[in-house]
Amino acid sequence: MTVRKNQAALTADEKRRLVAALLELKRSGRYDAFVTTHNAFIVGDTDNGERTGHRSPSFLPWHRRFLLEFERALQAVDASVALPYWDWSTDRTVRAALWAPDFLGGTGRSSDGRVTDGPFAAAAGNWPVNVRVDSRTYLRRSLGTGVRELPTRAEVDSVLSIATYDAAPWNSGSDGFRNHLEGWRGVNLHNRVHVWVGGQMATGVSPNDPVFWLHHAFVDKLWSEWQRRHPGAGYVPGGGTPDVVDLHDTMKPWNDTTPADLLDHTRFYTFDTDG
Ligand code: KOJ
Ligand code: ZN
Repeated sequence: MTVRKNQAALTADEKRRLVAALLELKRSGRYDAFVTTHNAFIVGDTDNGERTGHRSPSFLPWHRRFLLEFERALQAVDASVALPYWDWSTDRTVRAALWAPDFLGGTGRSSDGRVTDGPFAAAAGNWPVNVRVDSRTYLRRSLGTGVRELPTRAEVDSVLSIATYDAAPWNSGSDGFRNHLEGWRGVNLHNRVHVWVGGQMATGVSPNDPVFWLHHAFVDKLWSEWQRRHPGAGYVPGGGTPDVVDLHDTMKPWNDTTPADLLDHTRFYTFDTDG
């Protein structure tokens, strides 16, 4: 059974294995297919049209399935690997071990944002940015410059206290837990973290930065914490909503899974804090 751990608790060996599996997916071309999929949904998801990956209730189940697919790809390389999560409300500085050269590497240089240390630095030769929105083929970051502060635990708690999962008009203007977590309204959790990292993370090709997976693993964990705090609430809308994935609608691009199928993460993995 897959256990997703806090990245701060990983052993040196666990970090090495995760990095090695990431590099192997990249080498084989399977990694870039995930970047392409994510960007296609960012481009296609609109507030007044079809919306599946973002700006809609299915933001959370869509990313849960997306991460599951990615984790299974990693596990096909090394069965011992699981996606860790980055609790950015706790590990909130550029000095966090996450950004050390033995794991994800650090921020980019000031001239062009290029990441120059760690396994994903361009000079190491193993991480060409192939699926891109401009001509730059190197991983970029500008930690803490697009926005200065990561969300605090108090801000996380304020969003977890919202008792309604989502609400009409089921887009980036909605009130409710999903949209406050996604970040289009209120204190802005998820979107803010993308911007805090900067570089590719602030674009539709955000999965080019491996921290994407650790960020979304924590967003996914927050969904499970919200479910635990609000056992009487749940995924809405239940049905009959055009352009939006209802509870029992299948989700693109997989077309074989509904939000209802994904509500219970323990069917697939647990968190180190579950139980
Ligand atoms: C990039 C993304 C995303 C959100 C933001 C911030 O991929 O989902 O940037 O708005
Ligand atoms: Zn995201």
